Amino acid sequence: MTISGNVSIDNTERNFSFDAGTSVFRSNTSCRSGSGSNDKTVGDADSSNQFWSGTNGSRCSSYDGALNWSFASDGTLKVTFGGQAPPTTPPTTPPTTPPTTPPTTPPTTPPTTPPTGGTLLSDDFEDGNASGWTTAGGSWAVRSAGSHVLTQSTVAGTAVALAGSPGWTAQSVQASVKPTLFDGSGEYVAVLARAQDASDYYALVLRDANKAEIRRVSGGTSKVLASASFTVDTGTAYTVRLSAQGSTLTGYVNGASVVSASDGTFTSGAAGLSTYQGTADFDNVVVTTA
Ligand SMILES: [Ca+2]
Repeated sequence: MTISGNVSIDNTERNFSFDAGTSVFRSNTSCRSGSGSNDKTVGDADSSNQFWSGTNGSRCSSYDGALNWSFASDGTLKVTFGGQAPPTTPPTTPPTTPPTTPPTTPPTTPPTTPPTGGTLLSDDFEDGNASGWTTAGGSWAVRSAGSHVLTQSTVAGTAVALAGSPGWTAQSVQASVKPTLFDGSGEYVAVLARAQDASDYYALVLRDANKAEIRRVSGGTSKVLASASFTVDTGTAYTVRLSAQGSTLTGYVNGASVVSASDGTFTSGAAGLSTYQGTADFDNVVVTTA
């Protein structure tokens, strides 16, 4: 039998006396207002108990006045001393073992995919370099244009710059994008999400033809998933954001949602920037999980 969390006061006989068996005593308290017998225990009693042994323990000061009891509406027994409820929980049992020690090595954090929301990547290019970016096509360089920007300066063809991890799933890729020159046909500037490589990704493109489009590029072939009218001017910087959450793709320009689509082809991938038949300055790239 385990006897725990009890208070016994002025029992005619010993407050806690179980002379047979192998009882376990924990967090019990016995008090006496006068003299009496020592509280004899047989069994397993540790220092979590305070048994009267000629003097009262420190806890006995909590139990003062007439003893009374009643049943509460939920059937529990309500005991009061001098009209006051005793401490509702007995003093906690001192741990018999030391508190668990912290692990000697911190949990390893997956380096590429934070498990909770947060920033995956941030680059304002003020360090003057494009470390962390890999490019395909075009001519990419960091230059000073007021602040430092990542410039793509070759007009012809497709240019792609990628950064981040192929393991990023939920992601929102945002950049300041300033097209500086369009020349050709079908030209655009873009931010990319869930890029597998420089030929496979989702793109939010701002077209010289005054459209904002979400595209899926597979093997270098572009498919328009959604298109909306949007005025695009060279020399103007746009805050462009492509959010990929599950299969939902949403394109934002200057904070407003302008186009959305659903596609499940690419479930994870890196972030990117791109131009087609144009040049542009990119800055303030921020990739977050939401
Ligand atoms: Ca900058």
